[in-house]
Amino acid sequence: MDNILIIGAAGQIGSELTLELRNIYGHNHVFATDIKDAPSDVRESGPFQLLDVMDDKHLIHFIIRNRITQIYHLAAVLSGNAEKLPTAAWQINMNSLMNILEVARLVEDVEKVFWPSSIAVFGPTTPRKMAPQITVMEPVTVYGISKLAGERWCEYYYRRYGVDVRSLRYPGLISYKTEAGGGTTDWAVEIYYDAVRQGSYRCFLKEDTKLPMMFMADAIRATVNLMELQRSEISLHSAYNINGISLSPAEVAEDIKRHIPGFAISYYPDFRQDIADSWPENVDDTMARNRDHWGPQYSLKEITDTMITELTRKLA
Ligand code: AKB
Repeated sequence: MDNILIIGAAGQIGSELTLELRNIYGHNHVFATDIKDAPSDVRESGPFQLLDVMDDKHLIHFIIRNRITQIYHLAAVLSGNAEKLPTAAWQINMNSLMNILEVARLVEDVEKVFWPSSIAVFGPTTPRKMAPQITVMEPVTVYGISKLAGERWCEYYYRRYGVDVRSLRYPGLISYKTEAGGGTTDWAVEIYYDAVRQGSYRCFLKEDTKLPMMFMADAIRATVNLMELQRSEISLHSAYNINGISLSPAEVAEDIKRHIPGFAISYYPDFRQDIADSWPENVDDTMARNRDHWGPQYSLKEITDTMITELTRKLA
């Protein structure tokens, strides 16, 4: 019987992944944790506890006591916030991952680890279109540097100690349940919230800045699929590229007008423009597609329809 630990269960990915994993593995077998309170459905549909991944002693006790077999470590300081406090972000992102890798090495029950990487591992010298799986990687943000170093550590723990760690390079994720916090791709969530709340959005990127994006349901499916594969089916223990849909603020704004004809967008690029300009427009995810027939299901129209419908209900 699998027992799953989610670290960062109150976050944008964790709050949705926890519910999906509880449906698959049983509600009492998915232990949701965070350093802050989680949404009520996460707290009430199974075990939830405050847990700080930086506290390695508490972490290892929790994992042994609850006979944890799979860990999803989703906590991180995202790209925008990391630029404000680079050394603190580096320490949090790296030390938390090292704590998880060490626990997975030491505790025999732990069979698998999921840790998210990001398109932020790429930099301005990576091809901007269809960034290959293996390519030049010179990230210029502290978040990107921590993700690239993290990928290398994951592969190191696999090769050296046999730790079965799996990862995806997530693009920007669009979701209505929990707002994103501190990333460069946050505009693609904020735009829908502000469209529903006030009919207008002040965007922190230029109108034509295209970035890789994905609807949360697709990201959850990609993650669960990856974790359900046999160990022998995983050829990469750094992180797989996964591609969704490449979107600019102007394209999303235009699509929102199907629902809110008077929607107005204005552009005031800030420091996050430089981050966005260093990332690719889309990525080549042939390796992930060949591995488990991965493919995104949500088009821009379906994303917009779902976001507007769900947020209208939520914010009513
Ligand atoms: C961010 O914008 O920092 C994240 C990411 C692309 O990893 N959403």
